Amino acid sequence: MNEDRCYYLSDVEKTWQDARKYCQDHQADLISINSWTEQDFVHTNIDTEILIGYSDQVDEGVWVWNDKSTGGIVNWDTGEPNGKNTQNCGSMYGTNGKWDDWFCDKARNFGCEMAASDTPLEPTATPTSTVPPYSEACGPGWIENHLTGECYHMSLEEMDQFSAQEHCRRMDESGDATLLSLSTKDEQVYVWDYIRHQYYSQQAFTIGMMNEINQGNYWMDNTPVSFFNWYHGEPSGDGTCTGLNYKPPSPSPPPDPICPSGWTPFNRHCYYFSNITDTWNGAKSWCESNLNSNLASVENADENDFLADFVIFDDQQLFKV
Ligand SMILES: [Ca+2]
Ligand SMILES: [Ca+2]
Ligand SMILES: [Ca+2]
Repeated sequence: MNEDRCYYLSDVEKTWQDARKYCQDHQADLISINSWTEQDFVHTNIDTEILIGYSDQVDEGVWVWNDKSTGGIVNWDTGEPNGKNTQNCGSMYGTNGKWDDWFCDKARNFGCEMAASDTPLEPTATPTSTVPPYSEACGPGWIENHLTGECYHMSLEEMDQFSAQEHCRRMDESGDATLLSLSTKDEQVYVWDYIRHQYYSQQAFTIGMMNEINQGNYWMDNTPVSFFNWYHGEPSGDGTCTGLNYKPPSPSPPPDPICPSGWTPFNRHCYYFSNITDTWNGAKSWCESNLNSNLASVENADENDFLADFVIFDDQQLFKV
């Protein structure tokens, strides 16, 4: 159950029409993805591709949701939709949650959704539910970083930074939780890794860094800013809280090089991830003229892993000085 909707995920494969009929026979319909929250919810609960209630059967290239909603999100996988007249039914990949246009007459697993009601569901329609991440030390709704004993809560609700800070305080019984401050590189890696696996399609989270003309950059919880990792300018959007320290914070690793705003330090180099696309030559000369740097050259396995960790969006160019 997500908000006031109930979901059913099949363990059998059906064609899109048969799958839709199955849903309709249970007072439901194939899932229409109306928001990133719903996208993330469904994606987190599947491990194989499923048919969704999206199709361009009526008018080639005009994709419509079964619930007739408009103005929702778009999340096609790279190169999709690619099936022109042969693929007119939508499906979502279990791996990255992206969408694929698929053959309407070729069976896949599928997902149904319906409004929650007081009427008991028929036994065949078992709604799925997410088990909130749970840690005994941190309590319900919080995840625990076992390396540091710190607790984290990620919110998918969009709010401004101060509302997010209030939300964090309310989430924690002792009122000690604050917006996330990424005090060490290890913490950055831990949080990044968690977000990458759990909230893949969420592109930005609010964190607790403040910038004021007189004070420079500081974290809302007053821990010192020891490194920068801005990504595409300032983070904005959803909230991430960190709570209760169960152990004293681990000592900071040796500082990374001071990189200009917008650059990411790693192993004594600074990296810049562009959000514009260009040809290789175009990118190279852009690096040289605008940034006095060059396209990233990959010199060892560690550097390759570092770059692979950060390149999750399509068509990014990498720069390095
Ligand atoms: Ca929906
Ligand atoms: Ca089509
Ligand atoms: Ca396709």
